[in-house]
Amino acid sequence: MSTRTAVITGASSGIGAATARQLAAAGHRVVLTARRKDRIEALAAELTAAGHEAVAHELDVTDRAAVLAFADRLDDFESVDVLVNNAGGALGADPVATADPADWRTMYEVNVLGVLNLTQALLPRLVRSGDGTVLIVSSTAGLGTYEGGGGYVAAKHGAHVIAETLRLELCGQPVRVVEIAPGMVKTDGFAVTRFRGDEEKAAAVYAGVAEPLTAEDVADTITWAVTRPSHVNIDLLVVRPRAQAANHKVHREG
Ligand code: 8X3
Repeated sequence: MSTRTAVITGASSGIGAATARQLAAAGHRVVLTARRKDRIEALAAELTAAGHEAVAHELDVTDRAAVLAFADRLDDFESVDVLVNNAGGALGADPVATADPADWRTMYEVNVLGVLNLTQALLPRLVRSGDGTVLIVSSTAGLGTYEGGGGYVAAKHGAHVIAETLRLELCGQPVRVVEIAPGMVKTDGFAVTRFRGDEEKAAAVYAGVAEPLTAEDVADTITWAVTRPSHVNIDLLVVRPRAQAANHKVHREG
């Protein structure tokens, strides 16, 4: 069997980088994309040195022209089999009454239109592979809301709707549509970005939580879903740490 190719967005850190490592270990050729070129190049070099096939392409998922040009370059490979739409993120935790519309627009751009851009650009190739997978890393914020979450929650609901709608529209075609919805995951970037570099506010998100999920935990569920037999479609997998029973119901010690 030929090597399956997996494209991963947001592969420079966190869940994306962990997914690249795990999919490579599971035998995929990995195509790493992110805005931070130096990071994905270093990761591609690390994976190549370990005997895997890995390449890096600098890409901003919100730049539609760049996404389409990137897709054309994938024709170098005999097939494109897996797309992991992981790039995304939150900006701010302001209530609806005072939130900045610019933050909402940015979050919609990356979490919804970024997924749309990559999915549209790669879909013909995923169908052609005869056994494609579109995976969307959404969030538990795509399934329920919480105070101060409005803009992010709205955007992640958009990502959830793409998964649900695309699965209906592709029924009968050889492409699975998988959604992984993580709850509290402690990564280097997510909370720091949300609070614009305020390390104290970012640390407070995880304060007293014994074991938030790690990027590796989520990458494990992604890799599991991708490596199920072709006829098995994991529609939606919600994964939270044991200490989090709902978005706003978190057990904190101390
Ligand atoms: C991250 C989960 O609870 O910060 O996607 O919205 S949450």
